[in-house]
Amino acid sequence: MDRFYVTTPIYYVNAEPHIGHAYTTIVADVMNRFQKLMGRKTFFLTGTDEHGDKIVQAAEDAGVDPKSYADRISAMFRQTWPQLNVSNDHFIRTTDPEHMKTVQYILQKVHDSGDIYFSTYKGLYCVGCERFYTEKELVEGKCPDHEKEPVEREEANYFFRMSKYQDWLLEHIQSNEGFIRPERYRNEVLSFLKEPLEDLCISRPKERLSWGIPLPFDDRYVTYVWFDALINYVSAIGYPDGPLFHEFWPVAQHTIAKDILKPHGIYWPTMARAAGFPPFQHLNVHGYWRTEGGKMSKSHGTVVRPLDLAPLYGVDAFRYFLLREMVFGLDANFSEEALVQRLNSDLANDLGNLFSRTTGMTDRYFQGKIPPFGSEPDELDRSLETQMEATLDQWRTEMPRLAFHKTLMAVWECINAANKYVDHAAPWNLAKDPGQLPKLQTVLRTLLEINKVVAVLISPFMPDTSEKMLQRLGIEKGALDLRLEEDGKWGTLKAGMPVHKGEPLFPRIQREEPKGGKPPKGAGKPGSSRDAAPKPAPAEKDESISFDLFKQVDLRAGIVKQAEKVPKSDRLLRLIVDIGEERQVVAGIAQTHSPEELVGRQVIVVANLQRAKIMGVESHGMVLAVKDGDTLKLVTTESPVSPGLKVT
Ligand code: ME8
Repeated sequence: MDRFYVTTPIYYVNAEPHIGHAYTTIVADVMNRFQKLMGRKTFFLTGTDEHGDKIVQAAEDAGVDPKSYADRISAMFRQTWPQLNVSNDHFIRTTDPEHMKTVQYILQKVHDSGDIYFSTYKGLYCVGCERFYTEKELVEGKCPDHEKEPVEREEANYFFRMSKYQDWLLEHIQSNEGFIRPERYRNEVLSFLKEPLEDLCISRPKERLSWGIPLPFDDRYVTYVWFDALINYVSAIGYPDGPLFHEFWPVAQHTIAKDILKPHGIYWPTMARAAGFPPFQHLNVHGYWRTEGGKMSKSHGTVVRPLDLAPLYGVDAFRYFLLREMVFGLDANFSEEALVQRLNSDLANDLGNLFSRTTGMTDRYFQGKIPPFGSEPDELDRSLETQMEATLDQWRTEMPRLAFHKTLMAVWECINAANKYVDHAAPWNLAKDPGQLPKLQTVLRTLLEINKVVAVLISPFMPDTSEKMLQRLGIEKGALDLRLEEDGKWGTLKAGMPVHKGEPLFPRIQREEPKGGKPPKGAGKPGSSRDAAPKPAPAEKDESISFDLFKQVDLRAGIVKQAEKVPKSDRLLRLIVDIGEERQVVAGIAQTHSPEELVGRQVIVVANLQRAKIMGVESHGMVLAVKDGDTLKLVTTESPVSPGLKVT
């Protein structure tokens, strides 16, 4: 198939976007970007669900009318996605006139064919879920989702003859293996279908709820919110006659969490069948993000908001974390510590380090120009290429199967193999011997090639990082314009083209451990001077370092120009130090030194330390001190020297 259509749920406008919404939407974005990379024509839809009791209640609580309320929250969702680099083609609202027309068209069609009838129903109704429950479905007499007792309600309403399609649906699921996936959710729907399916109440009397789409055949009623919402997937692409509908509906994939499996796995395919069009191709169902206390909840203050985190840690790091941490289909726990740990280890240490070593050595040994393969690649050089090819194959097969974490693990195995290759090939030794120039060229070229392919493979997950890496390797292409066939090929970099070293891709994040030991709950509160995620040092017997390695540390004399406390920290000071240039450095010395006494002091600074953010404050360098019991004593010079002089 050369086309691909992916959707997210359309989110209720009764709550602000949180990490669960962000996950589904980023997953859909990753799928969309992957398919584009494979050369397919794609369409990606998201939007908001704006009718029904829930929205009326939320609007009432906010003291505004439902439309103004929906406008406000819908705009929040719409504005969130570009900030997370989500590349949706369309944003649908169920209050869009085109959508409302399509809902009425389908209702009329199904009514005309005899699959909608009028009847009285008496039952137990949960306002939160906006549906009737059977006694059997309740847990200790309460709605399992809202943990509230449903209210008894009797109503004359319209019903969709869903039961008529039970056998067809069963057969369809059984004969289409990936129709609902992963398998656990397919089995869950199959087990719903073991019981006789009831018809679905698809209307609400206007006297009780007027905020909805009027039934075209009885204006005393509005449409039940699920019958309205599910239709967005076809109304957005111009059902019944639009060219997009013909092009994309046969390849539609819906992405949802397990909470809305039943409407998508049962109501929606039977509705489509009754309206006379085939069901979607795949329903992709993922698990739930949980926070420390379990389910995310407003009242417990455990709602994690994506826009608190992404600007703090970087959009790409946030996207990477979500996709790497959750096994698609299973639940996962969210914690900021885990995010920082992934950022520091996988991104700063592994990927960031590989890229800066590669570009740094190209700069140093080849004046920043891509070298040719100077010598025939030997077994070690070729092993990287072979591993990369295997990873590419895995990537091609696992990505469409939603095994994002596995794919990322395979890419990281390549990154780690490349880092080991650097240590093994030791270019710094080759550089000492002019006779080894051809070999040095091959080693660097192999590394540059691997970085390029990695940049292409991570582009669906981390589009900004991918673009940045490629740009520094001389490839000027937006992430959405990359094509695997052209851009993912090994060996196609052009010798002689410039490579730019640039800043580290991912500055390490350091967090403050709050008093009492426990990390802060919720989002956006990074902490202390202590690194939250020290990577365990590899066990080494001989801990001595070479003189060459020591020489790589750029120690300079500096004079403190300004000093002030870092807000909300007992230990940290923000210093401006003159080391020949002005540097901002965060130092953990507030308990032993006041800001006033520091101004004018001579200090020694590690000048070439990677930039890091410490409690949200950028630090570029480190002030040296000696720990003497509980106090810290600053390292200084015997007598005053000019700032910027090197320590030798
Ligand atoms: O159900 N973990 O909207 P909704 C992971 N309007 N994903 C989560 C999550 C969590 N903790 N919480 C929410 C609706 N989600 C209907 C959908 S579609 C025709 C109508 C995500 O705002 C996940 O995608 O309650 C879930 O299915 C969706 O938000 C529910 O969003």
